Amino acid sequence: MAVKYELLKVCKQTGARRGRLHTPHGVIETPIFMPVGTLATVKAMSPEELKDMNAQIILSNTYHLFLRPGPDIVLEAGGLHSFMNWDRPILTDSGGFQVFSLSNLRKIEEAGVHFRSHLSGEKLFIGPEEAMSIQNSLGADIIMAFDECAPYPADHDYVKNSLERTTRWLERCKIAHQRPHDQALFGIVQGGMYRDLREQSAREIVALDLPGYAIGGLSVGEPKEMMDEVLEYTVPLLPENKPRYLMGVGSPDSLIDGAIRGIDMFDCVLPTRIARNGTCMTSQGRLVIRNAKYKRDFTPLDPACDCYTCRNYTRAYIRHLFSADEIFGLRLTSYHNLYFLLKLMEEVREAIMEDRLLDFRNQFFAQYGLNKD
Ligand code: PRF
Ligand code: ZN
Repeated sequence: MAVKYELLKVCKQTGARRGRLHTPHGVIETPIFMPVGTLATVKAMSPEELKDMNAQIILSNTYHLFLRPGPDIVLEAGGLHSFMNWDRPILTDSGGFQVFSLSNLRKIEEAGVHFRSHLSGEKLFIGPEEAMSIQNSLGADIIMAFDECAPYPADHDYVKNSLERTTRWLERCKIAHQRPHDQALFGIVQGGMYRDLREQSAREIVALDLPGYAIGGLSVGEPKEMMDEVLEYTVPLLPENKPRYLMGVGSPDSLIDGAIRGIDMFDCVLPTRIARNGTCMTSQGRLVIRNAKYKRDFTPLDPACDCYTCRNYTRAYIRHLFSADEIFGLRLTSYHNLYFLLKLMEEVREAIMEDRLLDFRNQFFAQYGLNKD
């Protein structure tokens, strides 16, 4: 198998897992947050900067790289690692989510999804076989099954049909996958907000014996309490000796609460996306740098942060860069936000080792504010 999960410790206070995921491009300490590099670049960050902030693995997207530059070009470059000069682990999402959220005029059939490119309007098709073939060309360490993420809200009948098709698509993905020796295919549990459907999906997906499992279909607009509840009953249905990945979740409170429920991996565009419009995650909650009150504030974004940005630049300076539309501003906030989440996960891992993750959670929430991201 391409990846192997090693369980190191279970937190006595919460049940959170501290582990290690061994991949062809190195070891990942879990629980981990994965920065998103949709188009083979984590927006505004160089691979050197990502290493400097201790990013262990990044995520990229099949849908976007299929549209441009195309899998043939990435393959010709020697794969995604060499194309983008990133020699640490990479995970690619299958396109099964982006096709629904980005493309126009999509039509779902048993074969796959017909859609129009959100760039050119061109008619395209991705099914399980295409998603595998593209991801085999990209060459990430972890590749994702082609699934349907049901919208929220959706009725029981719709979600049931959708998850059953996702299982059939996974069976086809498994058959089409050409590189099981060096690319780990993760299955994705769907089932919306329905307990019986999550149970059915988990049972069907786990029966296919994959090297890892993701939970999809969350963070689609449901209240956070509902996501916590779905995780509460879904995570225990997954095998203990395989990694568990919660897709598309990246607010600090959800990372901590996900880890507490036994999640090992997370990804989200949130830190980089909000950074580019000047919103910073700090130990005291969100900070909007364009705010006039920072005009003469010569303190760091977060006085408790020891990142490159906070060690060297002030709120007043970064606010000035944003006001003047200087691109260095969004590089500084992007660096800080990613560092903030990576550091948070490091603290979560430490707290698990010392059986005090619940104490850490309460302390963090008291400062950051409840239900804020
Ligand atoms: N499926 C896939 N990618 C995803 C999701 C999913 O359900 C989510 C959930 N919101 C984020 N990214 N393939
Ligand atoms: Zn910082």
